Amino acid sequence: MPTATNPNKQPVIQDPACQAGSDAELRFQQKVDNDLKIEPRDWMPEKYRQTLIRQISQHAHSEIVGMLPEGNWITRAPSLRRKATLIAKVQDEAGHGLYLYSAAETLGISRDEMIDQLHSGRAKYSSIFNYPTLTWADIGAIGWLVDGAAIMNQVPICRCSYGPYARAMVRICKEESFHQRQGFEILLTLSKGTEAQKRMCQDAINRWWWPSVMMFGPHDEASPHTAQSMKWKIKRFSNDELRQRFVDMCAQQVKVLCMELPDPELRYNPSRGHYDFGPIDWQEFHQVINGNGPCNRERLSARIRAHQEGQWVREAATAHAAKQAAKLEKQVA
Ligand code: BYC
Repeated sequence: MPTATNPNKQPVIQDPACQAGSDAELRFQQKVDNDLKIEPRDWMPEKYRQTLIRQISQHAHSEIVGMLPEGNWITRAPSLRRKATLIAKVQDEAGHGLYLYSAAETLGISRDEMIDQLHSGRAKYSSIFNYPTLTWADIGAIGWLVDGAAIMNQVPICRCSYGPYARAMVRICKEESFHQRQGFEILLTLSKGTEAQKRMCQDAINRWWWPSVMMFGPHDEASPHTAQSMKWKIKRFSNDELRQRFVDMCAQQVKVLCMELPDPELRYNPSRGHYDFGPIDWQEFHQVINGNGPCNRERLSARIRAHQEGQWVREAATAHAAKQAAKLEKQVA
């Protein structure tokens, strides 16, 4: 039986006899339907494996690239408390990226391959991180809106059918929830400040609102992956369902800030039991995900530079690990 080898983790077993519609595929779907977890050594359809690699690696890249816009403000945070909190938050994002790369590795792809896909522009990362952070209030808006959208999208992934991804998401969601609160608290402080601080707060909300709404991805009818991913319980809710929940949540929370969401069409619709909202600029979304957003080039070149500058660390760690392994082997012999 051939194996898709993964240099860092256990082999992923793929049985060529198990074609679509086969007994194995029916058993696999039954397991998913019964809410049982699929684990790395279980048989899975090749497309399921590929879909997970695509989604988990894009998710990991988003966490790592997501460190850049906020990292930009660590040296300029307005107090020691804010600085320490922001450092901790950015460090959490690095940790999330690492859990997610590890989860993807269990599917038979190496971390080097994933990083190469990111650096060569073959893998996507979240559109949201291609916007600039212009003022301190942007750090609040990222926490409240971007982490808020992330939680809305990621809490259901804790129940994803693939065990390693679902388990990684449990801890990630706990940390994201702290991130959202720190963001909201930054905005709440600004919203009670001077007139200039209030203006800064509203301006950041204005600039981050629509990109956050876009984070959920294309409308359901334009989303090529949703139907299959929901059948496999990789996704538990569609892009539009999660987007609507996010709008409903923010439309209420913005009132506490005494600010406004920049959407003249936003209003509660009692017949739907939800907030209606205005049209999304899909042209902007596609520009950004195709590499032409305000900061795409800057983000990618910062990541590539960081990777190159870290080469000596990886070499030193590999040499150290080899030395330790040789030592251990000598002791055992
Ligand atoms: N940006 O059929 P669809 C975070 C792509 S981390 C870029 O709906 P799917 C945080 C999509 O990949 C935030 N691309 O796809 C971190 C697909 O392209 P390909 C990241 C997007 O996968 C640090 C195509 O459009 N969260 O929050 O069923 C600090 C068609 O879309 C986007 C995750 O990754 C986008 N916004 O659904 C703070 C969560 N939307 O691959 C915060 C896990 C869509 O065919 N991922 N595309 O070329 C998911 O839940 C799903 O992958 C998505 C998209 C809902 C994002």
